[in-house]
Formats: sequence, C-alpha cells, structure tokens
Amino acid sequence: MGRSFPCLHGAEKTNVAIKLTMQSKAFITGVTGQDGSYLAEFLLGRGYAVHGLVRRASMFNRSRIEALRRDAEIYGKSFFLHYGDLQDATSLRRILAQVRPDEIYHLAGQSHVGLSFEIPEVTCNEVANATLGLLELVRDQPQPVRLFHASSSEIFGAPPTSPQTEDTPTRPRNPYGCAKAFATDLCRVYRDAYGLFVCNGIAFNHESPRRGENFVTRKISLAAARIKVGLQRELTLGNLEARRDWGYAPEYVEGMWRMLQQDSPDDYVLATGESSTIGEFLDAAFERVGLDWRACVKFDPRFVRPAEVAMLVGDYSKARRKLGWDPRTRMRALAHLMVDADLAAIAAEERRSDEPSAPARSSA
Ligand code: NAP
Ligand code: F7E
Repeated sequence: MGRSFPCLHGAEKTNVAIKLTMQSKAFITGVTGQDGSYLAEFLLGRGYAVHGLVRRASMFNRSRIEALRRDAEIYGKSFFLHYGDLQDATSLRRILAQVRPDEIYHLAGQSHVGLSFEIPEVTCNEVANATLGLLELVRDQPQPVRLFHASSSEIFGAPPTSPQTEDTPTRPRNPYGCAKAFATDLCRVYRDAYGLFVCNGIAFNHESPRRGENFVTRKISLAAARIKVGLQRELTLGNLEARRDWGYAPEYVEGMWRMLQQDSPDDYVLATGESSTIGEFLDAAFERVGLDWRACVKFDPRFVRPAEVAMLVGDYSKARRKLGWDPRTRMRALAHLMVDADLAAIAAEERRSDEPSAPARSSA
C-alpha cells in the first residue's frame, strides 16, 4: 500500500520528497457527524493536519468533536474548523482556496433514509447536487487532490442479486438512495472524464455509540440502557423484519482512508458480509441488560417508511483483497458495546447531577 511515483526524475523527485516530508492536509465535510468525528481522530493519529467543515446551527452542535476542540495540543495546531455549508458553494470555494487539501473526505449531508421522504428536496440538494458542486471545485484545484465520496448501500434498494458488490445494479427505493446513486455515478463520470482521483466508498450500515439517536440501532441501545435503569418504560419501533449488514463505524473510516492511499482511484464496498433483522439486533441489545424486549417494544406505524428496503448484505472481498481491509466487529458485539456505552453515559450523567452545584458568585 502507499503512493508510488513511477516516472519521476531530478527536480520532480526532489519535490515529491519534500512533499512527503510535509504534513498531509485533509478536509472533512461532515466532521461533526458520526463518521467525520472518528475519521478526524484517525487522521490526526496518522499525523495529518485536519480541517473540518461546520455549519451554523441555533444550538452549538459539536458534541462528537468536543474532546478534540478542548485539547489545546490539537485544536488550532493540527485540527481546524471552518464555517460553511454544503449548500453555499462560495463558502466551500473559499475554504478550499485557503486550506489547499491533499485529501478530501466528503461525508456531509442529510443521512436519514426515513426523513428523506419528508424532506426530499433538502436531501437531494445536499446529497446529490452538493456533490456535483464539490466535484467541480476539485477540478479547479491547482494542486492534486484525492476525493473520497461517502456512497451508500441504499443505492441498491431492491437489488437483483445478493450479496451486493461494486457491480450490482442500482435500484434505489427512497429519495436518499436516489441522491446517493446520482452522486456515485457522477463521481465515476468525473473520474473517467477528467482523470480525477475520486473513490466511492459504498458503505453498508455502520454504527457506534456516536450514532444519531434516531437511527434504529442507537434508538434500541439507548432504550435498553434506559429501561434497565428505570428511566424509560417503552420503545416504539416500525418494521422489525428488515435485514441490514451492520458494522462498527471506526473500522469503516479506516477503509475510507485506505482507499485514498492506493495508486489509482476505484470504488469499494465496505460491509461485514452478514445481515440480521431488527428483531435480532433487539435480542442482542436486550440480552446485554438481561431483559426481554418483547415486554417493552411497541409498534408505531409512524416509523414505517412509504417504501422499505427489505434486505441488504455486502460483499467486501474487493476491499479485503486490494485495501487489506477487514471488519472485525460483528452485529452482536456491536450491540453489546453500544449498550455498554449508553449505560456508562447514563451513570456518568447521574454522578454529575449528584455533585453539589458550585456556590453562587458574590456580586461584591
Ligand atoms: P451523520 O452522523 O448524519 O453526519 C452527517 C454530517 O453531515 C454532520 O456533520 C452534519 O452536520 C453534516 N451536514 C449535513 N448537512 C450539511 C450541510 N448542508 N452543510 C454542511 N454539513 C452538513 O452521518 P454519518 O453516519 O456520519 O455518515 C457520514 C456519511 O456517510 C453521510 O453522507 C451518510 O449519508 C453516509 N453513509 C453513512 C452510513 C452509515 O451507516 N453511517 C452508511 C452509508 C453511507 P451537523 O452535525 O451540523 O448536522
Ligand atoms: O433504519 C427500520 C427501518 O434508520 C434501519 C443510514 O446511515 O444506513 C442507514 O440507513 C432499518 C430500516 O438506517 C425504526 O425501517 C424500524 O429498515 O437505522 P436506520 P437505514 O435506513 O438502513 C444506510 C446504509 C445509509 O446510508 C443511511 O445514511 O430499521 N426501523 N423501526 C427503524 N428505523 C428507524 N430509524 N427508526 C425506527 O423506529
């Protein structure tokens, strides 16, 4: 693995040698999200200078990168945040001109499949059109840039074959999947037409204690922990029959990085090769707290989607062969680690609320 520079001579070779001794710069869109926060930590650990895109929100929304922001050795030295928005091309152009990144990890966008039926235009603008805008900006960069695009197994929707590979035809079943399929194809077109170094990481579901609370795995792990300690009584869910291929997010961000270290750009499936129903994830999560989920899970039709993706499972043999990437954490271990993390967070919160509050400041 690693970059090779096959036909370089004299001054060119010297320039490459200088570049290799310089700190690589990565720009992450979606740095405040689940994957972006793990990726920032991973790249910082590899000596990168990491620049992240953050958008304005009415409440400060940096919880997943708070540890990096508080670290005076890192923040402002090798970790930098830039205000901008995917839907504001001017902000992206300015940031890229200032940072001049070697690698861009494009992870940002509305990522909730169910919500993409409620807000289809925002979803398509952020997921599809903004990726087109970024590809155009990459074309205009004076320095060589490598771009990772966070594609998704949702592009397969109702696939004709199983497991899904990089060559499986796309048949999306929701606005999110349509937008990702459009963006994935555009990345391929720009790679072929303009010779850009662009990789699609076709990732199947990957989860962690940092997963948003309205995705099914986190909703379940949080409920199992809260029900165990008496903070919650019921958990309302939609379809329990769908099957997903669930892996562990920190392992997937390493796969993203490996894609950009190859000699040539390509598309790769990241998956575990195993799929389970929501019911099986419930079994694994609730066994961790010694409870039977059937006693507390209620059906709520609000969580049933207008069209469901019934079954996805990925074949990651290309990523294993070419990237040396292998997922280590399977569904049951994933469910356990997520429940453990939620139990630990609840205990920490209870300890904090038991602490006597600081005395009021004298106005004198
Ligand atoms: P996530 O936790 O929902 O994070 C999404 C990120 O995008 C957040 O940082 C969010 O910022 C940012 N964002 C959304 N709209 C934006 C905008 N208009 N301008 C700037 N930033 C914006 O998603 P994730 O699970 O980390 O997934 C990362 C990427 O991989 C996404 O593109 C997702 O669709 C894709 N993907 C995820 C999975 C998975 O299983 N996790 C599988 C396949 C593909 P805020 O924090 O401000 O909201
Ligand atoms: O749903 C069912 C739901 O929202 C999983 C995103 O990261 O992975 C993710 O998309 C399944 C679906 O993830 C509830 O109907 C039942 O069948 O956790 P999810 P997702 O839709 O698979 C792909 C690969 C991405 O790219 C996306 O960005 O669970 N389900 N009851 C429920 N789902 C939710 N959210 N909430 C429920 O109450």
